[in-house]
Amino acid sequence: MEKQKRMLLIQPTIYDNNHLLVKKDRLFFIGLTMPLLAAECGNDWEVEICIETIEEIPWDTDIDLIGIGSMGHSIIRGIEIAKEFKKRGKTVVMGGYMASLVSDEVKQYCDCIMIGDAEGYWQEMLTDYLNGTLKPFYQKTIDKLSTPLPRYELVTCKKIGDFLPVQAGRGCPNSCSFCSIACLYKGKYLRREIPEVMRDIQKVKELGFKKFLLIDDNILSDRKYTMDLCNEIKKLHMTWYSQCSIKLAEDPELLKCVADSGCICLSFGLESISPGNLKKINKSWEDPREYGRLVKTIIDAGIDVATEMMIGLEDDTVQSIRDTAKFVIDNKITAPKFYIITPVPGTPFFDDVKDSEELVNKDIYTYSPSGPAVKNSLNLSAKEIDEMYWWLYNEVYSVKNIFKRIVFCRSFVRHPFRSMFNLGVNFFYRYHIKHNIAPIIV
Ligand code: B12
Ligand code: SF4
Repeated sequence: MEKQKRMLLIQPTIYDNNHLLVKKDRLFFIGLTMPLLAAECGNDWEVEICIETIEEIPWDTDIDLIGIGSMGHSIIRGIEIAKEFKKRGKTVVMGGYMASLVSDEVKQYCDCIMIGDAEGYWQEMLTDYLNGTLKPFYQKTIDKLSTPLPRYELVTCKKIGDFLPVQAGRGCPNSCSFCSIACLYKGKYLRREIPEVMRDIQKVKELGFKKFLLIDDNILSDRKYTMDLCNEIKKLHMTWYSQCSIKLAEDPELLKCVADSGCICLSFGLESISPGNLKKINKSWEDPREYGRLVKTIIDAGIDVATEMMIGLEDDTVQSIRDTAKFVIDNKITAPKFYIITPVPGTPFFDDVKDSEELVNKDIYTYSPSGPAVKNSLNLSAKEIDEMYWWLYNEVYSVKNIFKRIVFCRSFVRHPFRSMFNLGVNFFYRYHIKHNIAPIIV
């Protein structure tokens, strides 16, 4: 029988700390993966997307080809979904970061894995599927990145936030030992031509969205490119969010260019306030003693600061975690997020610790960056790390400290509407924390 040109793409959700599937009424941060893969299929394919966090899986679908993504520990759910669809006689393809990093393991549960970027072999995979000659693995290294216009209309009909994702580049020139990006891209940074990126942003605007999220991992990877891109973005009079190294604050010209183009919030992977910790994770090119000054420079430029920090690193102590809370509160960080350091298979950090006695849980399928901690550090047991993780979240998101960070500061006077919105976001996060759910899916 001739195969249909139809595909169902599923972005699985994750399990929370109570071992319940995370389900939400709305997913504010929507990824680009599925709308882009849908576009890569070409016009003659009919594609459906299911974002499990906000939708039910259509188990009785008559579509035969099922594509499943794997973002971090959503791989656990991804495998469950793959097993169910295999039982129903479907063809299951998996891809994404986690399936790429542990491809041999994951292959047991599906027909085929795409390792790394899908561009360059996606069409080959579809043709093989139609011919009944699907290969177990597809992997091709790409040196240039060019992508079609994402099929945004497949997600704008869902319950999402008021912004859409756009991607200018993939990868990062740095090589932090815990990082999945470094592991897959190995210091490479692939950027798309600026007119192609602007085509996508223009489309976002045409669809009625005034904001976009530049999902790049480090927009500071290529200074000239970022300057040129921001100069183009400025012409559209939109606002945008992204993430990069805090070193942006040391480049006043670039910082002004980023702020003038409409960037209103940046997320910085600060990781730790301890220089010793940063050295051990191969991130000593950042100096935490400068963090306070750099954060202030960014805020003064009119950009809100979100941060990502890890606890359970080797030098951490109860006191250093208390100091982390103080750092975040004193520096008026708008949206601080914390993760427990978790060895992701495939990373140098995982290789270093996988045989160590300090790794108290070796079942990689249970790993989650919001705990339970899987490794003792030099000064803290895994149990103490868990306790301090929740202490930290509760402290930073106490009502008093939310007000200290968001209301009793200069930003509130300069941007009252934005600050009111940030206040709402903080109480939304606080609600999750009170239910033992780290605010990592929003
Ligand atoms: C937007 C985003 C989110 C959003 C949206 C999630 C959603 N459900 O839609 C939010 C904020 C909610 C989120 C949450 C989480 N995220 Co997230 N997220 C991202 C981010 C910034 C962009 C994703 C994206 O759109 N990429 C653009 C697309 C085009 O790239 P891509 O996903 O790599 O896809 C390409 C290939 O990988 C491949 N591919 C991907 N999926 C599939 C599937 C199939 C079938 C095939 C064939 C191919 C394929 O084809 C694509 C084109 O080449 C990435 C960082 C990044 N650089 O990707 C992190 C990232 C993917 N997230 C990550 C993680 C860990 C999570 C969380 C587990 C929590 C956390 N932050 O720790 C949760 C789990 C979410 C869930 N599944 O429910 C990690 C994954 C690491 C890993 N080892 O897997 C990343 C890489 C961040 C990081 N630096 O560590 N995330
Ligand atoms: S700077 Fe960020 S994205 Fe780049 S390797 Fe380090 S953690 Fe990964």
